Amino acid sequence: MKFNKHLLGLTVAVGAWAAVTGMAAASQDVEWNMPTPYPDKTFHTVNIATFAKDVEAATGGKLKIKIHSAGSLFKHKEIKNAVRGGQAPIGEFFLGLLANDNPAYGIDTQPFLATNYDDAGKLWAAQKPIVTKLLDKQGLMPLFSVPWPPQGLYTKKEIGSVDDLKGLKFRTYNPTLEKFVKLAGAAPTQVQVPDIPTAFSTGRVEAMITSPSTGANSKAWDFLTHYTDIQAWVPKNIVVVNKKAFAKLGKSQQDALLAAAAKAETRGWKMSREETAAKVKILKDNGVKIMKPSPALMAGLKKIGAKMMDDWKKAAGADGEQILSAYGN
Ligand code: PCA
Repeated sequence: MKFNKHLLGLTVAVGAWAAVTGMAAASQDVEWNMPTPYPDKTFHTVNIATFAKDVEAATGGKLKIKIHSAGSLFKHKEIKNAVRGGQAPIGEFFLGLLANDNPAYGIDTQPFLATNYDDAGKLWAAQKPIVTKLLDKQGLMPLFSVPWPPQGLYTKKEIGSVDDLKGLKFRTYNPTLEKFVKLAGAAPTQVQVPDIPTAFSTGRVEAMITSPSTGANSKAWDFLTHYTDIQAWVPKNIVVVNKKAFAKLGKSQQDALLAAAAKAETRGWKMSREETAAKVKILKDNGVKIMKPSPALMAGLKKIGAKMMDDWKKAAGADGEQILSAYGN
């Protein structure tokens, strides 16, 4: 017991000395828990695992990041606040999940605004300053953001027009998608990615809009038949760090973290581009019918998108105007 107390005292003394000399963090090993919402196989999680390895290597093991995937440490909806409150120093979440906190977070989930990677890149450049400002007010700092492949429509029958969606029990993942689904006359239900197969097999849902990645990883062929390639939007995940936790790191660790984050963003965008064709092929090989959307379906969906864009502009105010003018819209 005495020995333990002595050890504790020594640690405190060393800590105090180090704080005075500004060496605290540099001399201590730090392990960060990192909650993420998606399973290990998801390319976002694979990218984050490489990021964590890069950070560990660049800091000589002084900063370790332990990933808790698939919502195992905090549920997806709790991750942002867990990082904000300091229960976790770093975390990943779907950026558009925060669309109800501020519309600016959800602009990349607006139907038919940015539907390919080049436009998604421009939109992120336009959105990033506002997102950074908003997160800063919550004591958070963005590290990197990576898109999902363009979002497509998964169903158990051929969909020729918006009318064919009426009444379908529809899996959603954020407020923007929920609104889109409601305007299409379907019935939205929020379901997290790890729960998709069960939600379909128990009949809670019978259709969804998501990427070829999430469709293929969920083995969509087990519970549906058609994938219609509507390329509706290119939404992103974001990795954020608690600013206080970041400030406690030594300068060289901060630099290593930021450098690894910049690399992860570049690598993640590349991985995402490669996912699209690869995962559509897996869907096809497993018997899902890959459909080109009919002009009538696209016209109907785009009409809903136009209404949502009007509403978004009204709700997003000056921040929204700044994003759209930077985007060139
Ligand atoms: N997969 C995630 C977000 C977008 C995507 O492609 C999901 O379906 O929840």
